Amino acid sequence: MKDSKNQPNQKLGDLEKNTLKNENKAMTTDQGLKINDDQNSLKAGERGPSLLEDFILREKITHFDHERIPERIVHARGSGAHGVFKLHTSLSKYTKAKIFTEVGKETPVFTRFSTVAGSKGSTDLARDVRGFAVKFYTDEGNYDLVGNNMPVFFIQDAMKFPDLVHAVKPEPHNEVPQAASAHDTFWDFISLMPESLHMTMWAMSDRAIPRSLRMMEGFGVHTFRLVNEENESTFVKFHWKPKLGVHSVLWDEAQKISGKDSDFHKKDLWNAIEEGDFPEWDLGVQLIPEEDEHKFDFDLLDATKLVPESEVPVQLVGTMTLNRNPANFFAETEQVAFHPGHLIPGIDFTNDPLLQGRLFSYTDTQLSRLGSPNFHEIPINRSINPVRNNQRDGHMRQQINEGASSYHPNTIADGCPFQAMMKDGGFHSHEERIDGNKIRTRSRSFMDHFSQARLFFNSQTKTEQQHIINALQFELSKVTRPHIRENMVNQLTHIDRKMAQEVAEVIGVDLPEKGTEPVNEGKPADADQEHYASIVKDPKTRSDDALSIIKNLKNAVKTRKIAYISMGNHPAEEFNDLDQKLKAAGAKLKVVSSKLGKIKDDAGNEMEISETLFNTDAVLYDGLILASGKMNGTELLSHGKVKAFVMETFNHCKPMLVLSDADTFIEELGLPCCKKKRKTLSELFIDNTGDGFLSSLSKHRHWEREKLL
Ligand code: HDD
Repeated sequence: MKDSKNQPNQKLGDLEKNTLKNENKAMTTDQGLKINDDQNSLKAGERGPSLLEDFILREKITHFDHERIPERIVHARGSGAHGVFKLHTSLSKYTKAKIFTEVGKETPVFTRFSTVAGSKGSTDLARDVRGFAVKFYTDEGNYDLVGNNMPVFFIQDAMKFPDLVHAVKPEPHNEVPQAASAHDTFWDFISLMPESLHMTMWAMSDRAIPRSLRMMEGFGVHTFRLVNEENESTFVKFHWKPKLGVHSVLWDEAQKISGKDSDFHKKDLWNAIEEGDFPEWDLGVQLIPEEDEHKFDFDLLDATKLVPESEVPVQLVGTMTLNRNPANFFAETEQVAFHPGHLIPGIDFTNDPLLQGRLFSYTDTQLSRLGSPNFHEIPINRSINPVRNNQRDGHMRQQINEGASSYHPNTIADGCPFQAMMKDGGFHSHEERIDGNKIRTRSRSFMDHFSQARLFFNSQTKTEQQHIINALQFELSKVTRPHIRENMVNQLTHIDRKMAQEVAEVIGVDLPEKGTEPVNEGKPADADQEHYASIVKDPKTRSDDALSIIKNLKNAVKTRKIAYISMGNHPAEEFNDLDQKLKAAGAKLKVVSSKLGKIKDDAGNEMEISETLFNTDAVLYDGLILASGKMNGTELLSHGKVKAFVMETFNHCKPMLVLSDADTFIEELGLPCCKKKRKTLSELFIDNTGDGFLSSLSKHRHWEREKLL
C-alpha cells in the first residue's frame, strides 16, 4: 500500500490542524474534563433512577440527538477525495486564471461524486446521473466546477428545477421508489417536457450505470466564459476525461450489485486510493470565440445542448489526480459546500438561465444544510487565500476579527481591508452588453428539442442503442398509468421511430401512425404554435463518435478485479503465471474459495483466500478464472454457488477463463444457448489461455455474447 499521506495537497494545512488523534489520551467531556466512567449513568442507588444532575450523560445524549444535518435535497449520496490539479498547457491567451496559465502549477482539489435522486443511504448503482464536483483551492480563492457525468441537463431554465426534482424523487404519498426514475411521476414530467429528451437519452444509456466513479467523464455542462488580461472573453465548455476510460455495467448487474454491495462505488474509489491506484482525469476545454456565438444550430446558452466534439475538438490542458481519502466523511464529504458561483478572476458566467438560477440556489441550500452563513469557515470549505472582509458574527463563528472597524470605507483601520485593483487580482465581472426588455419567456433559439437527442442515439453502437431501448422498456414498464406510457412513446417517435416502436411493443402501447405534435406543458402558455412546428432542424443521420462509450474503449484492464476460484491443489505454475501476467497489466487477482483461511497449490505453497463463495458474488468482479487441478475442473460446477458465478459472469458478458477440461465444462454448464446447438468455447467467447483472457479483459465485455442470451 502506497502512503497516501504527504501528498502535494498537504498545503491544506488548516484542515490538518483540525484533525484529532486520540493515541494515549484520556477521554474528556466537551469542556475538556477527564471522564472516569463512560459505561454507567449517575443513579440514586445501584438499582435506582438516573439523576438529572448527570451532566456527562446529558451532554453525550444531547450531542447524539443533534448529530444529523439535513441531507442535500439532491446529490445526497456522495463519495469524496482530495487530490491535485496540475496544468501542462497554458491557456493564457484566453484566461488570466492562474490555475490555467501557470504551467506545472499544482492546485489542491477536493472532488465529490454523487448520485442525484437517492437519499444519503441509497445504493451507488441506481440508474442516475452522477454529480462530478471539483473544488480547486487556488491562490486566488476557491473555484468550484460543479458538473455532472453527462454534458447536458434535463431542463433549460432553473424555474423548472424543483418540478424536475419533485418528479424524480420518491412519490410524495408513499415515499417510493427510492433512488429510481422508473415510476409514474418522473415519466409524467418527462413526457410533458420535450426539452428533457436529450438528457433522458443519456440517462437511459450505460452512462447512468458506471462501472466505477474512476471511469466516468465529467462535464461543466453550461457554457462558461474565459476572460484574459485584456478582458476579452472566449466561450468555454469544460470536460474531464478519465485516464482509465469510460466503462459501465449492465442494468441487470447494476440491480444485483445494489443488493450485494450498495457501497460498491464508494469502496472502489476508497480502495483504489488506499492501494496507490490514484484515479486521474485530464481536464479538457472546448473553446469558442465570441464571434462564433451564433454559428451553431442551437443556442450556446441552452444547457440541454452539447457542442459536438466533431465540431469543436476538446483540448487537454492538465490532469487531476485524486490521491488522498478524507480523514472523516462528515467533516469533509458531507460538509463540503460547492457553488457554481465560487469563481476566480479569468472565469465568468454566461446568461444560461439554468446557470443563473443555480447562482442563487447553492448558497441558499448551504444555509439550510449547514445552518449558518459561516459555512465557509468549515475546514473543507476554507480558502487558502485568507478571508478578509467585514462580514461578522452569526452562528458558530470561528474567526476572531480584531479591531473596532467592521465597515468600509473607514479611517479607523486605514481603509482596510481595501478593494483590490483588477491588475492585483480584484474580481471584475465581464462587461457584457445587455439590451433587452424585461420579459418572462424562453428564447426561440432554445426550441429544437429533438435534433441532439437523435444525434446522441445515432452516435451509439448497436449494442449501446439496444441498452437504451432496454432501459426505456424497463423504466416505462414500471409506469402504471397507460396515458403516460403513450405520451412517452409519442415523444420517442420524434427521436427515432424504430426505437419508439421497440419500446412500444413491450410496454403495451400502440405506436401512433404519425408522431403527434409534441406536448409541451413546459412552454409558456401563449408561445406561438407555428414556431413549435418548425423545431426539428437536424438531418436524420448526423452522429458523433465521441458520444459513444464503446467506440472510445480504452484501458479496461488496469485496476480490474478478477476472481480465481479454486478449492486448492491447483497447479502452482498456472497460478503464478496468471498472477504475474495480470499484475504486469495492472489487474488484481483475488483467490475465492469455499471458506476463509488458506489453500495450498499442488507444490504445497500456501495462499490467502481473499473472499469466499458465500460472502461475495460474480457481479462484484470484472472477470472469472476457474482453476484446473484435481479438486477443481468441472467438479467446481457441482458447487451451486460456483455455477451461479459462472452463469452471472457469462450473462454479463464478462471475460471468463476455463483452465480445466473445456468440452466437459460446456456440457456441465448447461447454458440455455447451448441446449439446441452445441457451441465451442470460442463461440461462447470463453477463453482457455491466460493471454486470451487478458485480451478479453481489454475489451471490457464480450458484447457479442449478448446475442446468444
Ligand atoms: Fe445542482 C447540488 C450539479 C442544476 C441546485 N448540483 C449539486 C451537486 C452537483 C450539481 C454535482 C452536488 C455538489 C456536491 O457534491 O455537494 N446541478 C448540477 C448541474 C446542474 C445543476 C451539473 C445543471 C447543469 N442544481 C441545478 C439547478 C439548481 C440546482 C438548476 C437549482 C436552481 N444543486 C442544487 C442545490 C444543491 C445541488 C439544491 C444540493 C446540495 C447543494 O446544492 O449543495 O443547491
